[in-house]
Amino acid sequence: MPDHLDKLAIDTIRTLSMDAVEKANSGHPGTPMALAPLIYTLWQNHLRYDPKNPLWQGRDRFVLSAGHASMLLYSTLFLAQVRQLDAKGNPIEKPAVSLEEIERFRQLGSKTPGHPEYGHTTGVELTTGPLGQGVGMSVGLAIAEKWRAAHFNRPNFTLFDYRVWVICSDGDLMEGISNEAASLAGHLRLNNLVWIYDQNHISIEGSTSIAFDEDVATRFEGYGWNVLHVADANDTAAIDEALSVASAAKDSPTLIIVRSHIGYGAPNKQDTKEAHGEALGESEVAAAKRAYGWPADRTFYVPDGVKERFAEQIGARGAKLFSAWQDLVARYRDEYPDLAREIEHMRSRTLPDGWDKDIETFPADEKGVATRDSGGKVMNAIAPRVPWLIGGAADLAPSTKTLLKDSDSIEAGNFAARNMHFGVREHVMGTVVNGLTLSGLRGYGATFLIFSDYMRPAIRLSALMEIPSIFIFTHDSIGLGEDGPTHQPIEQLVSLRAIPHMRVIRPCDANEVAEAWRVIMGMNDRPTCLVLSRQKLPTLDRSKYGSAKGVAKGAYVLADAEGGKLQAIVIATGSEVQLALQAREKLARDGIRARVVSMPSWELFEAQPQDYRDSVLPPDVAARVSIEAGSTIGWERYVGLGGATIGMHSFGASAPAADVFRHFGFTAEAIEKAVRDQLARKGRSA
Ligand SMILES: Cc1ncc(C[n+]2csc(CCOP(=O)(O)OP(=O)(O)O)c2C)c(N)n1
Ligand SMILES: [Mg+2]
Repeated sequence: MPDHLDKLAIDTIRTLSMDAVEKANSGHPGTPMALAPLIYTLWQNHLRYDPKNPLWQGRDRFVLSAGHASMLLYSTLFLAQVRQLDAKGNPIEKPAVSLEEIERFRQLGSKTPGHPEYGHTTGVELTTGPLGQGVGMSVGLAIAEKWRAAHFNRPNFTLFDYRVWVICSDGDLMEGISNEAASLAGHLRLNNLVWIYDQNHISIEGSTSIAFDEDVATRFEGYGWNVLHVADANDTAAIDEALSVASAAKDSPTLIIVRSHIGYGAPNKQDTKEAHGEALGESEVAAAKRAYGWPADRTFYVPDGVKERFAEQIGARGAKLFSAWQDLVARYRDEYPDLAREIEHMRSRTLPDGWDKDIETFPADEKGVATRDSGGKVMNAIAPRVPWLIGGAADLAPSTKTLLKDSDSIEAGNFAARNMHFGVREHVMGTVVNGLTLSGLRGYGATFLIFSDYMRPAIRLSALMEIPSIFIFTHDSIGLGEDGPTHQPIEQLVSLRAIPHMRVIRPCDANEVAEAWRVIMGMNDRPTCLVLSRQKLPTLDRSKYGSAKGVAKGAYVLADAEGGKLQAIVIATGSEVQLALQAREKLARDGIRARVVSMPSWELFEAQPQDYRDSVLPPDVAARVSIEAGSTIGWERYVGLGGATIGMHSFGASAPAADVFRHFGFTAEAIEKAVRDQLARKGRSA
């Protein structure tokens, strides 16, 4: 039974949240006020979490999908005395969130930004704020647990047995992603996944009834979820009971629908949209405090005994669980050293020695191979040595070539497998890849480049979180041919390149694909979009041309000008590189000395020192042409304002690939002409 101290602790979460929003004069007080009893009961009685070791791998994951209610989490991290981690991930003698940081809510550089940010605040398991992303990623976290349990647990060694607890809001469940996520989670029978739905009937524009009146319980029952109800968010006993029932779920995920009152306790603002996203105002805060029996004149007040109450419960329970886990792992290390090494690799994001030994070097071949095909080969060469590389496609694996050949399909009851079938659900695929990646796996998801648009919010968050998610996008240009303009990406490359921290790599042949995978696997703080062709591309003769190792530097001299000073530079990516090489030869016959630069990745190139970049693109050579079968936006950066850019300025067309390419001007002749035009411009010839 909750006693006086429990009530004080709950009200401390409430009042800290209100005070922080009030001081910042910005933020979301209402939901923390309503859900304080819920988070308190969850953390104190159920969450398997050690505040002193916030990265303990066996911990339960807590996800605040309704990221706007961030103060709910910050107050709890503070009161539970979660410890700060250093840059290496080791806990130090400093709180993850101090009272001072709560007072600096939403201020520059504080540990308490507007929405929870992964990697910025210890204890924040993932970045949330865009509604739906948290529930989406939670499915990836839950799959990761299932995979780890299936892969690592042994008789008497239950290393992984954790749950994923999510708080989500009306907005989360209105977003389409929640349907994809719940459908997939139900299909996979993820009984380790619990979504707690804060049903307060209020969102920004007012009552949810203006836009949302479906029967959520029936909807989730339809997905195969277990649905529980808590009629009153202040009824901690009912919450406790529901959480216990959810913990015991055998073969389905659980949705707990909790009826709450936004802004609980505020006499004029409770149950109103005003309680959602603005400071309550001094007098309303004071009135709410009085309603809680709180000293109305005190701010950021933490009564004696509250932190101790957290230490007695989640603190003591977490410490015991963690230490038992440590003992178990120590014995596991003796019994199963190879598996223990894998766990350590996953934790530290390192790779086993020789992981890339089986990646072949592709022999020169005029006819060549589509980069999606070489991509599949390279992945399959890596997979046996990196068992934690897992993923799949959104119902396109036969086209994306991303199936791991010697592995089973991940299914309910078979998580010791590696091939995910996401179904036609690109958005949740993106979030699941992020959830897997956050759990130490190397997760990948594949579809056509055009459909990256359907998963863009997840792609963006992977970059914001600085995690090495792998997105594989095939059918990368109008070169996909007959499917036509609905399927032909135009603006996708530039839009992905516009995302900070993202690495976009578009290889030109099989050996660039192999090197791209070396780059991807070595990455531990950047996501990648690997962009591959549907059509065959010649495998270049590397005895004649620059080494594909240049991929790691983003751009490199593939074929240099011969017989004198360099006159012009042609920069190309992917399927257009072969055209650039043809143009160079033609120009050479007329004594024009052009260099071809293969530029599979802008971002990798930008990361190189200036002298390397100048060696590839010498500043004194102004005659420059870029060619890429996509939007030309951005290529001025490399060709200069007077340079020529060959690309797409419209949507594509449905026809065989060769015809489409010719029709839109992707030919060696077009490059040749552009180079000649460049040289004819005043002051451009060297
Ligand atoms: C994808 C996305 N769209 C819009 C928003 C802006 N937004 C923040 S909270 C919110 C809705 C608030 O209602 P609800 O989800 O019920 O949260 P509550 O106010 O009840 O806590 C919206 C539209 C967002 N954060 N993410
Ligand atoms: Mg709501």
